[in-house]
Amino acid sequence: MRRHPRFAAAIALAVALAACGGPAPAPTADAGAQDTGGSRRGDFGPPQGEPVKAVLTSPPLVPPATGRDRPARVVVELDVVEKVMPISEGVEYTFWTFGGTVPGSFIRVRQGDTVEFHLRNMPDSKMPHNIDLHGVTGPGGGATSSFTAPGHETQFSFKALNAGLFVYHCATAPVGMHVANGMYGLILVEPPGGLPEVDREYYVMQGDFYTTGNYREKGLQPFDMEKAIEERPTYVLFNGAEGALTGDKALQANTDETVRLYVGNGGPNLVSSFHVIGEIFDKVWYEGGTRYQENVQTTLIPAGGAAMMEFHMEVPGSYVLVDHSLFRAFNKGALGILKAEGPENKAIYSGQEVDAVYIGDRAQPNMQAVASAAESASSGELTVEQQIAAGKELFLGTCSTCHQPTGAGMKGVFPPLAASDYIANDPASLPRVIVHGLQGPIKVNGTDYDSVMPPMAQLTDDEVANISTFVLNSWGNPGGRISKDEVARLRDAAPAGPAAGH
Ligand code: HEC
Ligand SMILES: [Cu+2]
Repeated sequence: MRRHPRFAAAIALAVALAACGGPAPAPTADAGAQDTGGSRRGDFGPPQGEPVKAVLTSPPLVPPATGRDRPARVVVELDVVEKVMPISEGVEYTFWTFGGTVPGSFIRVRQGDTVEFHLRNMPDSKMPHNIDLHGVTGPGGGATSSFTAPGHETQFSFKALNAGLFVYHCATAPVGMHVANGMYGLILVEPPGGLPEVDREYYVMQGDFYTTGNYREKGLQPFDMEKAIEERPTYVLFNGAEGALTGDKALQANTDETVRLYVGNGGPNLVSSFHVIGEIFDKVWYEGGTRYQENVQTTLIPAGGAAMMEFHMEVPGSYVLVDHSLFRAFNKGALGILKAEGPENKAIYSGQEVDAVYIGDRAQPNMQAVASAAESASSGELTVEQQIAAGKELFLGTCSTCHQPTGAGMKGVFPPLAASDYIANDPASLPRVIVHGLQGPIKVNGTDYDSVMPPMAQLTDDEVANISTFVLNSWGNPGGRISKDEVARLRDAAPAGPAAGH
């Protein structure tokens, strides 16, 4: 049945009047501080026109603006899919997802829309799931109405009363575990007038992950409940995988464009200090709300919260997205790249492209060689060539900052690895130095060094074996091969530094 438009307008007016029942907000000098009315003011008439099917996008993409100037009935169809996906090179994890991705599909509606939500749980799922959308007004945010067993579908509706950027997540017990497995995403409720137009919009969401194995330990890694309870994540990631936003998957923009990021934090535990190295946020809609702050360096995104940020790109190059709790960025994976292309602008920035200091081994398109080495290792067919290729990729991020990408070192500061007589005299010193570090006076190719190399404790045994094998077979070194088992034995043995003979 279609209502007479006049009649609909009368209802809308009545609703609006009822919503404005209280005293009018005091006018202020600052227009930005005016009361928008929260859930009590908006385009709250009945849905108009034919129902609209929501366009859902996978990260890092964002659906187009609704472009509507009236409320509609919007149909959202979201599938819950449990699937194994890579969480890092050569590391797999069983994710539980909304729409097959982590984070889940991005949903975009307009304030005043009536959202008809269909949640379908795939027949091959092992678990029941549901959804709690923070943009829903009503107990549980939809959770109890959407409890869905494997192979079933549920449906509920809500009116989007508050504009803003909201997290949604699964709320099936144990809730923390469902969220830790990747069950979260974002829903944008546009204000009635829409958001200002920008050149690029991207969808990024942070999450913390808990695996029984260590960081980058290869193979299929199960969820670790104990680590999760103790809030000791193995990985902290943007978009569900290490490398989801680096190399050939980096976000793209051109200079002279304005970029808007929709950034959520699924948690389940950590709060994010979100920062883009080399950029300043012109605007941040902090906490995903209505107002923006300007000229911000780092914005806090709570677990179960979100923020929108905008910046104009002036200088080409790589901009690094990080959680500025830095060990998460460099040792747990919370790192992404936004690549801006365009002409240099030396008046604004004279310097060079961001280098390995910030991007490390993530500067490469991907670490295919590391992944295939891991695969061969698990099937017992690892060749020297594979070890060298994998070691080369790892060397770039781990060793090259000091010893240089060419292995030449830096005179008087970092000894050379290229044609090193130190290595030639004792090839096993290589993995030993990596695992235990090295300090005190040494002589390499006739030059004295007396410095400190910290132990590279973050590397797994197979990573140490592959880097060592790469160095042994590069730059005029004697060749040979170091195995993972050798590294394991070295790790347990006491360090034998230059002081050992005293
Ligand atoms: C933070 C800087 C730094 C990093 C990163 C680093 N090293 Fe070193 N490395 C040094 C310093 C300094 C020394 C000399 C220590 C001394 O004087 O006792 C050294 C010494 C060595 C030596 C013995 C001397 C020689 O030149 O043959 C080897 C082998 C070596 N490093 C390998 C590596 C490998 C492989 C990696 C990556 C896994 C690595 N280093 C990462 C600083 C570093
Ligand atoms: Cu779930």
